[in-house]
Amino acid sequence: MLTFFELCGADDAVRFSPFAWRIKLMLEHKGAPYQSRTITFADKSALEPSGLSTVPVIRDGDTWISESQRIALWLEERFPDNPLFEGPAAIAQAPIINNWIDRNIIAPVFPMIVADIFDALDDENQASFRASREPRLGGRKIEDMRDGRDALRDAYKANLAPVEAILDNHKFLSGTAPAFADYCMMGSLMWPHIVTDFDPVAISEPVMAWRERMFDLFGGFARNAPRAV
Ligand SMILES: N[C@@H](CCC(=O)N[C@@H](CS)C(=O)NCC(=O)O)C(=O)O
Repeated sequence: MLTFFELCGADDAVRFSPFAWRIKLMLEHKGAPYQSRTITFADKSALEPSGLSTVPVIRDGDTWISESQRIALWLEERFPDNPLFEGPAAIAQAPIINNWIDRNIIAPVFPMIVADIFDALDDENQASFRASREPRLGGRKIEDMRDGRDALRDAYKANLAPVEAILDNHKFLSGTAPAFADYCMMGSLMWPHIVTDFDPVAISEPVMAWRERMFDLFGGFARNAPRAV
């Protein structure tokens, strides 16, 4: 059985990494058997034999695989049934989708929810998170980042426009059924969903409707995930 490593908060059941969520949904899509193990920002001892320091990570026997995009391609080879990609062209396009979502969907949400991620951590991890993340906030304190986030969300609507355009005439980003692009996007939305009631995509009806369809998959797997709020 595969071992899947992801981040947790003060409560071990609260698993909020957007990149890990991408892979967790792909594992469900594949029906691949796996057990989950957690690390925290301050304690990555479970990953020690590999020398890796970010999740998601998958261990398959003696093989360790990191980086969500690389894991997705590895899963496709390891479990060819229930494809995530429709052929070699779709595989070749994976980095475009991955990078676009990282930059345009994930990155702008960080300042909107950083204070909520912080609140989901215990004292030791709050210290570690502050040390690594506050330098990215242009001199602001994590606790102050909730101020002004409504305006950030309004501006974020422009980032969602390309996704909305696809959803205009498709049920899923990948067409009639979910595949790689849907899980990349949904993993990114699970990050805020798990840690906060502030919803960065509340400004987009089509994205919210698509998210409901994604929540319905695998017996409500994502919808039923424990949240910090
Ligand atoms: N490009 C990587 C990003 C992975 C990543 O940044 N993971 C974060 C969690 S969302 C992490 O493990 N951070 C550990 C840390 O900051 O110490 C991927 O796609 O897997």
